[in-house]
Amino acid sequence: MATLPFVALAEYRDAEARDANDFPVRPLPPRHWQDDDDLTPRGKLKFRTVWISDTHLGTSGCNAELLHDFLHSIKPETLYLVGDIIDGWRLKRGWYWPPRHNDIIRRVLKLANKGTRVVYIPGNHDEALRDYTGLAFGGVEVLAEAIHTTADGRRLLVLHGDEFDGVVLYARWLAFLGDVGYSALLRLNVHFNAVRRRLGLPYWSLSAYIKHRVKNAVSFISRFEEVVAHAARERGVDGVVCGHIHSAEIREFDGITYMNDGDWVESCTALVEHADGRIEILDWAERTRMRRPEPVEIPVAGAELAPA
Ligand SMILES: [Mn+2]
Repeated sequence: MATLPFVALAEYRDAEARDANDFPVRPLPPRHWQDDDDLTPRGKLKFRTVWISDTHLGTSGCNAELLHDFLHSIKPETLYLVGDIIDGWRLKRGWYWPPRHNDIIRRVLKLANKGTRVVYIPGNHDEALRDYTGLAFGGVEVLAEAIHTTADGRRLLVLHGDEFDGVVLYARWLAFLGDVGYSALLRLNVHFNAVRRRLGLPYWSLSAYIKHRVKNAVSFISRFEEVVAHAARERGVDGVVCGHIHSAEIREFDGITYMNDGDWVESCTALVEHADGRIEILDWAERTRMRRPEPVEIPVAGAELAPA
């Protein structure tokens, strides 16, 4: 097998380091940066706003390493945690809390401490926090929903989105309901699960139910997006940012911008707003794959290293 000598040597040294701990292999410094990135003096990605949701901390599904790396790489003016951040329903069934999940909480609190406005909008998996809306913990504001104004003056409704599960389920009834009934239906699912919680019943996921009943999950997602955009129009805003369905998206529906920040269970995505108000999906998993490694110097006895 023909192998480049440098590669062979690196592999040899890696193996050696794994065997004996006297030659630690340090991980390569993260290099996610692209040419058009706006960086702080300390090399963090500068954003006006960052939205993340559905991290599901407290479950093994959470991509804690990527999330931790992401939170260490950004410096947002405002950070919205758009629900399902801590999975309280899962934690009730059995404690799962590795140290990395603590690091993530600590990182968020540190951002809040260093001047980032952190807003926590509870979702259905952390809805116990909905009892604390209007309060602040460690510099983190808890709100049921928020109105965010972008740098270019657009008003965006920010909410988790589980309240729309019921509407998607009963979509066929919509034609027969007036706007009053429609709005009531939006709140029904929230109250439904709040009552279940008070009765000590576990969260019953309408969303999972729908995904089982509706063979084509894609049609569920597009219906959800449409319903959320419709609700945003009723509220008189220019757009909406939500999470919940674990599907990052930026789409226009008749002049309303529907945006979903995705999740950190599968896709590892965030929504970011730049200084000029431009909003885009940041795919951290993809960014990590695109990492440009630092050049590694391998000293070779009796050989000159080629100039870089
Ligand atoms: Mn959710």
